[in-house]
Amino acid sequence: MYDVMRVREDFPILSREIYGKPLVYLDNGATTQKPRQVVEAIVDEYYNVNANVHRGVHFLSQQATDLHEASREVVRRFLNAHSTNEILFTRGTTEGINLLAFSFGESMVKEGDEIVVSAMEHHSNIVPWQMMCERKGAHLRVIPMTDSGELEMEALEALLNERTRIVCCTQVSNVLGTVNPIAEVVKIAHRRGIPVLVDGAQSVPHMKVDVQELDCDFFAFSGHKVYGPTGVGVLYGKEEWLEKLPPYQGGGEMIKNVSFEKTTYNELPYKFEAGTPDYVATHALAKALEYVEQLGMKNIEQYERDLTRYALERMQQIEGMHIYGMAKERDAVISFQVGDIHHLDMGTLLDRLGIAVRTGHHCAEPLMRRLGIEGTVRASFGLYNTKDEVDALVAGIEKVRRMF
Ligand code: 7TS
Repeated sequence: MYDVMRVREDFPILSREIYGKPLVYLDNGATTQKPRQVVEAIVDEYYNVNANVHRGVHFLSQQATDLHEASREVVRRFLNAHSTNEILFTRGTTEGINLLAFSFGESMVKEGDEIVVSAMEHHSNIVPWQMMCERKGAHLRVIPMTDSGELEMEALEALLNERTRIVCCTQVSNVLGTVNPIAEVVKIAHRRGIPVLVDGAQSVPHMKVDVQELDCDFFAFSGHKVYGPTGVGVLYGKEEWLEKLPPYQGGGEMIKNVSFEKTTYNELPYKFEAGTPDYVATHALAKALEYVEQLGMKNIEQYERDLTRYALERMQQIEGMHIYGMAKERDAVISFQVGDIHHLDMGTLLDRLGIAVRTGHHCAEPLMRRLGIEGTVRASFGLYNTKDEVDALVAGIEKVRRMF
């Protein structure tokens, strides 16, 4: 049903050789490769359509605007948002969270208030909140996790109080692969009237996300991690929240009328989209989302979970193997260390075999501290990886282990 070899044909880079070896690309958590459909959409728009959006009376500007706004509708459908007013184009997850931390912080947070994040957040979902806490005299509180890498839900209940303003949590950990029970986090927070931001950077590429079903208030993701272009992402926000919040950046697009005395702001979603958007990237992002939708998110999820299960089984048989994160619900990310081989040595030697993995703290230093380590090697899978590639990884790790 899911023909991975067919899928691979859409990704020209996968037939590259690295140091004379076939590329085994296992760094999908950092960024994914792009199918022809996405690259061709970029080339086609620059060659045939390019014009600035929302401001021209001329034909090309109209056409570019139509493509850009049709992309917003594709994203709305993809996330099952209620309205395109809830879909804000950003540069990526990081910018989406910074937008929210600023806008929400300015209008909703006072001295002594609390912001809740989890122990397994990427720096992008910690630092913007920390910066805002510093500005407002608020405090960061942390949901702890178990040794197997699962959120302690009772501790979350206990953390929330009348000073809590927002809960910010990743749906999938970029280090442990844990899939967090977001719908439950939302229920717990909503019972106390507290909104929830979900970091979807690592979930959107791997599973069907329905923001109405999750009932989250905000949801951020990056285009480049879901087979789309770099430099574009999305912040979803419930309309009732976005109506209340002030703009993040000022400039063109986000205004209704400007005078030196007073400026009035544009309606949603433009209130939050100052300046010329990357309208070529938004169009290409829509192509990427249509691409995965056409393969079927359920099929992708099933395929990747099987592949990850196979990889876990094989890797656990390697002598000295330690895998970080053994949550019951886990996704296509495997962080590991072998004996006392430094993660950087392992990564460098695997690279010489054509195998691309990530090493280090994965922008999650507080999580590394919680695990009592400095870093890991991380293999993260995408919809084009195969069992043969897992076998190559396992053989590579064995080879490196024997060298030490
Ligand atoms: N949140 C999570 C959970 C992430 O994994 C990442 C990127 C981000 C936010 C930031 O995304 P950006 O597109 O705005 O940069 N994670 C990784 C990674 O694991 N390796 O490289 C980037």
